[in-house]
Amino acid sequence: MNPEMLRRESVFLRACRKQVVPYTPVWFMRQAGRYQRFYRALRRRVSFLKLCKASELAAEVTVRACEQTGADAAILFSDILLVLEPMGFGVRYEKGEGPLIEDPLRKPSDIDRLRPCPRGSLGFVMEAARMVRARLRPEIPLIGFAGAPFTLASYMIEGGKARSFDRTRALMRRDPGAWDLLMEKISAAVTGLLKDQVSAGAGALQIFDSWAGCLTRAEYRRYVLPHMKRLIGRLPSGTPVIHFGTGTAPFLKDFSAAGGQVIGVDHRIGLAKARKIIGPRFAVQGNLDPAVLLRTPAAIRLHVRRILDEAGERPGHIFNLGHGVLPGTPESHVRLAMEFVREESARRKSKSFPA
Ligand code: 1CP
Repeated sequence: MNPEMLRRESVFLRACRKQVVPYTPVWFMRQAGRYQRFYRALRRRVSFLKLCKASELAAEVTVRACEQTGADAAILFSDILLVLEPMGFGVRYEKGEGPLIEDPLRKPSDIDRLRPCPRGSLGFVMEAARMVRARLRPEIPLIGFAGAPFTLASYMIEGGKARSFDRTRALMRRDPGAWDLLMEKISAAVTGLLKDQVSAGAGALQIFDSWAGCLTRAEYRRYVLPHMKRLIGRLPSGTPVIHFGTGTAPFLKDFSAAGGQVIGVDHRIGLAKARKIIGPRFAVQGNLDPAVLLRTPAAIRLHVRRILDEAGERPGHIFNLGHGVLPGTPESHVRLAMEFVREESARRKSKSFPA
């Protein structure tokens, strides 16, 4: 590989396409957030929702998190629940409680309340994306994102972060027609949002189906998979799509059948096993347990090595956590982990492909 070419081309995007890379690219979900001193200082002055809506500040948080951690990609500072507002829901972020959705959907006829989210909604997100793109080095891509229809539906129905997802599962089983309509409405909004982010400069997209793991395999196949296939099929084909979920180990084959280029897996399954189930068509992203970053540098190095062992030398691995960075994680540990991923993976790759 020509070193000059590599400098300008994103190692992250090459890994998404399963191309050979000089080291394993790395970024962390929630690389911007409460574990950072500068973020906490900003949040003392500005509420979370205001921060998301003030494009200049959201862009600043995005770029700063990327530069401070040394990540190979930036993820836009925003939230999957912002799309609920143009669709007709009040969303509040209460201290210590997580997000709260006003007037959640309680019966199938409530689905008629949902408004379509016109293209160009959430203009502040697109504005932030353009600002970030203008400030990042060209070889660092911006990841745009959205919540997957199932995960968003669970917030609309449960009214916040759920423990059991009983209401959501009851609705899908009791009234599959109403469920499909709900999923179709959310998919349409999410598709527009993702396309707009690509137009605003996002070089890759991540779809967060964070809570899909509460479903049985049969439920996933019947109530979620067809909608995910359709949604991913409508996205621009030149932009890599990362499809992420947690707790998906029991139905990883079906989860990956939705399409996209990269499957994001959590830390509850070994990466080698996950790759075997998912098959060679996909790249994988993951899957260090976020709790490891609370431990010592030696423990972090040990676990990074284990993940690299599991990933093996087949191209198409993006290093990430199994889920987001936990509040209380030392900032130095995030930097150390990312540095060590690059150093250790580069050493291994130069051994297996000597120049
Ligand atoms: O400052 C604060 O107190 C707000 C905390 C916070 C932050 C920093 C929330 C509330 N959201 C975010 C940012 C965020 N959310 C990003 C930014 C970019 C980055 O990763 O650095 C992203 C990608 C998200 C996506 C998101 N929001 C998901 C999917 C990812 C995941 O964690 O599974 C989910 C489920 C949400 C909902 C949400 N918003 C906020 C919280 C605490 C939660 C999750 C937990 C809950 O439902 O209680």
